Amino acid sequence: MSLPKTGVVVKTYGGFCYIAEKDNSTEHSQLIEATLRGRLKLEQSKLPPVIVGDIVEYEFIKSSPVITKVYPRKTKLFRPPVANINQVVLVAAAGSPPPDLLLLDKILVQAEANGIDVLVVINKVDKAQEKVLTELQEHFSSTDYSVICSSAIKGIGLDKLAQALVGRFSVLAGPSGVGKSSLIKGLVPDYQGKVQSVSAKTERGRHTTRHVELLSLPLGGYLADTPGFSQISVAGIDVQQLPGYFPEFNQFSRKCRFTSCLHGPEPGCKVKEALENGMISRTRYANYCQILAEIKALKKW
Ligand SMILES: Nc1nc2c(ncn2[C@@H]2O[C@H](COP(=O)(O)OP(=O)(O)O)[C@@H](O)[C@H]2O)c(=O)[nH]1
Ligand SMILES: [Mg+2]
Ligand SMILES: [Zn+2]
Repeated sequence: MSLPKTGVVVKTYGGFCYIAEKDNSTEHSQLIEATLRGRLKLEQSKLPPVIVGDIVEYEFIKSSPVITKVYPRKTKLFRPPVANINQVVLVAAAGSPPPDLLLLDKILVQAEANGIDVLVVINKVDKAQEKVLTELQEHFSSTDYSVICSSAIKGIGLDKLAQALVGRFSVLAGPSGVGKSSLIKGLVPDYQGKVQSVSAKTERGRHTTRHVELLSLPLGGYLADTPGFSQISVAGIDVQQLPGYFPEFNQFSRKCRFTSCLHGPEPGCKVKEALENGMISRTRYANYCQILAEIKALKKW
């Protein structure tokens, strides 16, 4: 037996876990193919004992790598299962498909509820429609979320995006057609090659598999190759918690007359005052009210 080493599980396949050595994300070619120590398989959980994103310890037992310990997961996404994601990159298009701001805010609520940081990317700026771009910029203007404008096709903003992913475990989220896959291709130089080699090996091809894989980024950090929050539901979100998932409300809601204020018809509401003073985006507030109503309706059932 040797001293245990630490690594990140970047994919699981056919009963094996593929581990990248921690802080050495550029050496993707040298993944360690490990099995699980039997005892780990018995632990009760909604998720498998080891999933992509897990930080693990492994040892060489009779010269074969075996995972002996899984570190507690800081975050968990379920569809697909991936651990320790700490940044959601929400992608919208500055033109087509037109943004569904309510859907975007639901994704952001999910991210906030899971304690995951948010970065906003407005893609397709090469084909921007002025009205759409302004709508998106205004929507996020009162938030603290960083916004990067990009074009996956023309390579605009990719350097900035790459910088924002350094040292993080990120996942892209957003509706179909906004350019998530194109952004991955722009960020991970050998992504296309990998797609092809995996397809050849497994015959079915990776796009038909439900596997998630963490891709190593050239500057360090990992990016999941499958969108996060592909199923958006606000079920399970607590009514009283919801305002906290709109972080820009916090500085005002602290001063509301009632501590339980939900920023609707209550008197002395500082969030609504801020809205009227243009300190909170109208579309953000409208979506907050809509999501609140949806959660309340769900609770009645
Ligand atoms: N003009 C333009 N088209 C883009 C850009 N990014 C992606 N596309 C196109 O938008 C379509 C959807 O892109 P894709 O990456 O598959 O989106 P996904 O569904 O979010 O993964 C494709 O036809 C892309 O070529 C961009 O920055 N500018
Ligand atoms: Mg895609
Ligand atoms: Zn209030």
